[in-house]
Amino acid sequence: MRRIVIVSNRVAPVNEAASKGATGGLAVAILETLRESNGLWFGWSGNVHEAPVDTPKHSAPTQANPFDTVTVDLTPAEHSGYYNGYANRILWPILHYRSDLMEYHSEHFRTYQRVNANFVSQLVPLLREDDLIWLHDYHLMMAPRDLRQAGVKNRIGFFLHTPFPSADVFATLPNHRELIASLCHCDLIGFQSPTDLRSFEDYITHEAGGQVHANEEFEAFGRQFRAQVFPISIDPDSFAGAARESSRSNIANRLRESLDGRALMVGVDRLDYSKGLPERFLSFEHLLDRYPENRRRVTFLQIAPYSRSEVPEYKLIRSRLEGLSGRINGRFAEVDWTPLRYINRGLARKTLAGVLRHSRVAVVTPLRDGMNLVAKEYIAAQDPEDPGVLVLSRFAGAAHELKEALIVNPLDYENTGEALQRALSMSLEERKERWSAMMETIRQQDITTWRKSFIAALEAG
Ligand code: ADQ
Repeated sequence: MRRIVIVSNRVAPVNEAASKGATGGLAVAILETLRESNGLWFGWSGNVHEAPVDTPKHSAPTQANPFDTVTVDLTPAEHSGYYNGYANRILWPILHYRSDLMEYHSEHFRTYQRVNANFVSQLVPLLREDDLIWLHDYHLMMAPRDLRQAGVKNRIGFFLHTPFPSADVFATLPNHRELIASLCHCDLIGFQSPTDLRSFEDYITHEAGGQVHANEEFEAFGRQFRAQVFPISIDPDSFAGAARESSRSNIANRLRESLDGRALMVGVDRLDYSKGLPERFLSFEHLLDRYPENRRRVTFLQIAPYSRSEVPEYKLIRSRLEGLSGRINGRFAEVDWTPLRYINRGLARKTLAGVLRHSRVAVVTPLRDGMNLVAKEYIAAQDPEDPGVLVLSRFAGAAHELKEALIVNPLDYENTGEALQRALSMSLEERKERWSAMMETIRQQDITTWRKSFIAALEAG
């Protein structure tokens, strides 16, 4: 097998990332790919230093992890311009259709280019002739061009974890052409869903003046390449195992006792404006308003750890959610019932699996999401004899696969509230039918299929 070189913004500490069950599907997929190919993982260490050491830090292979990791540090200026500035305040909102939230400064783009170029110049001396290079996500969109300019002839693949927005939205980004022209230096570009691929095709045809041929072959900016859909997934059987074990744990018992027989509805997200949390709270309020029989009978648990706290838009969404949760609880709570439990801490994976198993309804209603792995984790965690119901946004990549969920438009919070009511009153027979179909889908397209099919397509050329 050829060596696979994975390049991502962040290289997770291998010891933390290495234990299966303790980590998310993506980290496991990356580690498995690296182990199988005695690979190399390159990216940012997570450290920020005023004067970063020039030479990257190398961790040698071990028996348990027979691959190399090489990390670089960022200066405070790079961290602020490349990571917080261009990646998180410009690309992230645009990729999630939120041009209104973009804070554009050309200086951030220059820093982004410089950091991509630094990554590449540190990586190139480590490359071997027949390595396959797999770049991950929107932090590294200029890297393909830099690699080619440095004379790298290897096959290069790029996978975008976020959505790719409609061509018109993407064109609101001042540097859109440079980014896509760079991506076209890849041999393979992977997207999460058919919607993303369609938007990209539209961009190539109408903005870039390129051509889309049969077999997902593309021609643009003087380059030929392929672009395909590779929906990311999870390891359903290992997640189901964790959920079964965790449902007997102390925390699960405490949760059960605290609910006192009430049905649990759950939401689990990083605190991000793309996840549709205010709209979700409003839909819960609608449920209690319109269907008062649910008062005292249902508890909504929203777990939303803070992310990207330095970015102003994230501070705003935090205070909005604090206001809304206070209002809903103030309006409906009773001495012995708090309708909405809003928690800003992450849970250990196993605990999370147990919480999902115990939830009658999962509310996964992002305004936009590349995939949304929580939707798949919820399905995997269910008890086959008494499965819960998934309420899923049509704008999550997962909606293309999990068609038996109750599909909603999260902006229509009243309609989502109606779907919550339908979920709470669904018969066991219907729940089982919907769940089995979705579980089958996840088993067929799991995380191993995802990584292997991407590598096979990259290698095939
Ligand atoms: P994220 O936006 O982080 O990822 P998502 O796919 O839902 O979104 O979550 C990633 C992982 O984090 C999941 O395994 C989930 O269990 C875990 N997680 C989320 N909230 C948690 C919490 N409160 N406590 C514990 N664990 C939590 C980006 C894209 C997505 C895409 C993924 C993978 O935005 O669209 O699905 O990458 O490609």
